[in-house]
Amino acid sequence: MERTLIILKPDAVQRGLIGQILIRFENKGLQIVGMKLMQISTKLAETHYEPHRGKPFYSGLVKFMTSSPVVVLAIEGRDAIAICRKMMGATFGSKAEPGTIRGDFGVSNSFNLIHGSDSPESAQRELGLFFQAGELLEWQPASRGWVYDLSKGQPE
Ligand code: D4T
Repeated sequence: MERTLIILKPDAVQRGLIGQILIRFENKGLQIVGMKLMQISTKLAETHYEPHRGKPFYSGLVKFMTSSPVVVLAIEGRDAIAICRKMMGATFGSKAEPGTIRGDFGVSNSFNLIHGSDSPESAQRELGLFFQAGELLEWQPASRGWVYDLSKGQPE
């Protein structure tokens, strides 16, 4: 099982899309193990987007991410990182395929609604930035045995 950090960005929250985006992850069978509405500080946004420091869009990105509340989620599932990235779609709303979150809900390239960790290393780093240990829960969804084939002991 993998965990990934998802952020519903300020544009998603301001546009009232929290529920419509969340339902896609729930419908897919992914499990929410952490969730909160928060205002990101400049320091946290700068640390989170450290890999992009120096790029032309970096300061605008930090400003955008701190402009209004976001919803941060820790999502768990088999291959959760890749599955969430696929569900999000291409980075730019103008390019994202229909059927993806960015493809269905946005047209902007910088206001692109959602962030998802892009590797296990990023997921571990980013989950640590946004959640305290006690805020991530271990719990058994009642549906687990129907979302996954557990007959071999591992979720398949
Ligand atoms: P995030 O990191 O927000 O999940 O997006 P992606 O993984 O899909 O894309 P990214 O890291 O390359 O870009 C981070 C963030 O910066 C904005 N951006 C990006 C932008 O405003 N202009 C640009 O040219 C690029 C490349 C959008 C997403």
